[in-house]
Amino acid sequence: MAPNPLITHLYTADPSAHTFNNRLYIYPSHDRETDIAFNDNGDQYDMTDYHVFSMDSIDGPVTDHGVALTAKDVPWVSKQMWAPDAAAKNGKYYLFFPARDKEGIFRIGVAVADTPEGPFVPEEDFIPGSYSIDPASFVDEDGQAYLYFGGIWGGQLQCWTESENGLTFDASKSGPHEPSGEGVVALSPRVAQLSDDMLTFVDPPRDLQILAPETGKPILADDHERRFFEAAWMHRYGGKYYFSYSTGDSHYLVYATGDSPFGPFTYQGRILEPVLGWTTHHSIVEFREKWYLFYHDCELSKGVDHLRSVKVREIVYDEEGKISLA
Ligand code: FUB
Repeated sequence: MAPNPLITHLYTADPSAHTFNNRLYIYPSHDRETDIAFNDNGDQYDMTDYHVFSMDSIDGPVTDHGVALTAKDVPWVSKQMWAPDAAAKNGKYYLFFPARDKEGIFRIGVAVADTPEGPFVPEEDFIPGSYSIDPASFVDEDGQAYLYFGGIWGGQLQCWTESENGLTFDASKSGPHEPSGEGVVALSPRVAQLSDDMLTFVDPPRDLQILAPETGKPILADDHERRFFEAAWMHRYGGKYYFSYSTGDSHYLVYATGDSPFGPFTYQGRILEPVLGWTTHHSIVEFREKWYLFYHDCELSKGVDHLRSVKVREIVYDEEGKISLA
């Protein structure tokens, strides 16, 4: 049976799901109507706040806890509150979110709450050294937390270059640009270790390598069916680290596995085929001993790309740890 949208009174996208206190919480983007025309820079994704949702059972009702954070309460934000994620640590809850700063550059902010549903109180400024979009937090079994992030084209990852002068931003590379050419390696998502208070990076973000299984070498830039585009997610299963992501213009959700939260990761395959709508984005969560894929599509809005709705499917792992839809 085709899954139904979980939330129908609002448009919601980019669902980051977590089990906190034996309840399932969803931290999605809150899509809204806009008259901004579709373009490859993603200007039509013009969101201004976040709601938090929760469920007591996977097929039960979804509670909307209301506005958890709004752009006008975040001093550094100008617009476009894109895909968020949340983490629990030290008895507190942290909402990580990307948005454009006052110069139009995507940065990543953090806001703190005492309960999973918020409201979240934002830090005055974005996380120092953060850039691009789609933060995904991961707290490992030893309590160490990491932030995975990055997105090309509208997500601006390709605008950043590391040189001996540090990290520089080139606005002329904004929009649908990325490396290309024979033997050219794809851009990597980034990972940074989070400080114990979850508010800063311990070290500068580093590249997360995704290797092609047939060569043992990084996936190439022109391999659009497998290269990283956006929508990073990290989870752990059976002692392995699973890094999953969207391939963007080829519209797949795919995954790679590794032995360390820093990688390298080896590409394994697809989790979800293209859905209705340009974007695809997800999270993977264990809830009451079953595993679920949260994702979005544009069925409810009848195909309007920037008006998406969250859905859920159960997933299973075979003996080798390969993922498939249940
Ligand atoms: O929701 C805005 C952007 O669309 C997200 O940041 C991307 O992952 C894509 O889903």
